[in-house]
Amino acid sequence: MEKTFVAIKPDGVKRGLIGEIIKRFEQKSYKIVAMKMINVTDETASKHYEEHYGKPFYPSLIKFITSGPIVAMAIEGNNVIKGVRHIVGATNPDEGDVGTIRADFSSYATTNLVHASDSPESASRELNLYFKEEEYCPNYKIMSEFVLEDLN
Ligand code: FUP
Repeated sequence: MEKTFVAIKPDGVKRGLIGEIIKRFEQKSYKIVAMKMINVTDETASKHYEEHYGKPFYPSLIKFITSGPIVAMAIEGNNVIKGVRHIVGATNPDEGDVGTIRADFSSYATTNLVHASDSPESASRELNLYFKEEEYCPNYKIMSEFVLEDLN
């Protein structure tokens, strides 16, 4: 089953939106298989955002992601990488569809509440950056798995 890396950024934590954001992934029948609240170090931040190194917004991006705790998650599901990106919405909240997390709760491209991997390669790289193997808890079933089992 496909996995993706999702982080509720410091603005989401400080604004009390952790529950609201996680709810949207749970209601889509995705399964959270790892989760933790952490302070991102400068080292981790620079690895996470290495593709943006040198861009004008890079310094503020690093400052922002290290400005408070994030909630890091590994989320599993059918086509979850693409599906989560749909739920999260466009980088610039003003260009995203109403109903997406960023468009519904933010009006800035910098403080846009959530990070989600954009490809299988970045999902694998980001999951390895934030989680060790022993931090995963995949050994439980969510309701959609029982529903699918009834069809077999
Ligand atoms: P996304 O995949 O939607 O998170 O967007 P990007 O990987 O392109 O950008 C990562 C983060 O850089 C964004 F979430 C916010 C920040 N950013 C800016 O602050 N300004 C920009 O013009 C583009 C991105």
